[in-house]
Amino acid sequence: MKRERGINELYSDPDRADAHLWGRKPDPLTRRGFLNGAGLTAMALAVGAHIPFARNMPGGLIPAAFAQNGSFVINGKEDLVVLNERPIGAEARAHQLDDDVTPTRYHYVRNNGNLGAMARSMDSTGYRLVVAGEVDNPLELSLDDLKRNFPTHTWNLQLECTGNGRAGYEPHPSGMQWTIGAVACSRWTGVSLADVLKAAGVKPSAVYTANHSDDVHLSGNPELQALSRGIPISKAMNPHNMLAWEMNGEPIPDIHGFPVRMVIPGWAGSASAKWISRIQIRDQVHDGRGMTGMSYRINKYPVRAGTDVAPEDMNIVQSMPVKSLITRPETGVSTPVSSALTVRGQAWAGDQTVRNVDISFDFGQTWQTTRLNDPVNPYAWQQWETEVRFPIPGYYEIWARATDSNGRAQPQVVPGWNPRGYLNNVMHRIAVTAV
Ligand SMILES: Nc1nc2c(c(=O)[nH]1)N[C@H]1C(S)=C(S)[C@@H](COP(=O)(O)O)O[C@H]1N2
Ligand SMILES: [Mo]
Repeated sequence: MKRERGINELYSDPDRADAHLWGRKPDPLTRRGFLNGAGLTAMALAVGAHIPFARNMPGGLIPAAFAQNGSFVINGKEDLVVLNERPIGAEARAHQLDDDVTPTRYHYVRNNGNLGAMARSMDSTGYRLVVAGEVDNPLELSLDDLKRNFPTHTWNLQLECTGNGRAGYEPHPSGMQWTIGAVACSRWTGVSLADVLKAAGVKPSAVYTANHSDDVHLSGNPELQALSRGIPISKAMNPHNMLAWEMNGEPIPDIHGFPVRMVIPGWAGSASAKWISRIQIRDQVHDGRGMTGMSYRINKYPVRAGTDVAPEDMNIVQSMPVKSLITRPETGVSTPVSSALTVRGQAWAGDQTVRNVDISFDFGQTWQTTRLNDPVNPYAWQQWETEVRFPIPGYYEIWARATDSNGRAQPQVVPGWNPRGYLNNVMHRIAVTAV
């Protein structure tokens, strides 16, 4: 199984971290945990100065200087937690997701490859979106064609990575070790995907979209795609999917899919193709990169943690499950005993809506209902809020549990283990001390 290596992971293995970052070969004899020679020179160059006490530096230490000068920071995403640099994976902390509309700087990033030429240049001249395959009327649309020929909408749409919460599974499935922050609800401007498909005249033989994008496989091999997923035609015809060119009132940033991306809200994030260049309508389930094998699939039946599952016993993930976040207060705060503490957050439920959100601060014995907003438009996440008063000083946990319109609620413990660690919608909890 392919395993992505992030800086957090390197950090826990000092020898490998130093070898990877500074080219240090661990000394098999001494196993000394400090840098010398070429590795030290590389680090001094990177921090911009000689390091007088280098001999005291623990092995695998990532210099704090990088927290300021940006070496392990993504431009415009300075406050996100970087899980992986190549390809980029970065997630938000719960309190950064407190807004109705997630500010772009707090919107998580998940790239499978590297940026293509148009995103690197941020110049959309010559952009074309091709719609072909099982259609009566193949289309080739410029950005202006998209803007002029179809009604424009602006909608708040929630997007969540299928692997959000993966770090909670034991044993750890391979892939980015997301905790809670690979979810966001930005305000997208664009056209309805269904309007474009209707203009192309989808034939009765149509089964699935095949999304082709302009990003580059990590190997640089132009024959390989970084990701090429698709959705069933029935979902593609849902009027709330977008071909978007603006995110939060600005052209979509390079890493989020400039100049045009799909937003398929409520479904596995990987369906929302960034840098979309071609929508091929197919008469079978698409088999591009990310559609086959174990990718974005979950076992049909519960299995014991760590079990190998045969590909034919796996289903493609479609709608994401009901979930919620506590965005206020931040975990770890202290609050005066018996005065009202505002607790609030977001909740979302894939293709469903959220019916109610309840919270508990006695480890799930009693629950209190919160005030829950309706979504501002279909597929927007829903804000909830309430007040709590702690009876006596001490350590409390606040747990939040959302229930969807079908009556399905979030589980109190991590749900069924699956080989790639998808769909972890365990309740979010925070720690609060009453003083
Ligand atoms: N072309 C392309 N589209 C893509 C990806 C990608 O790597 N390449 N990543 C997908 C995944 S796995 C997710 S979760 C979302 C992330 O979108 P964001 O980075 O804008 O948050 O984009 C999806 N679209
Ligand atoms: Mo994802």
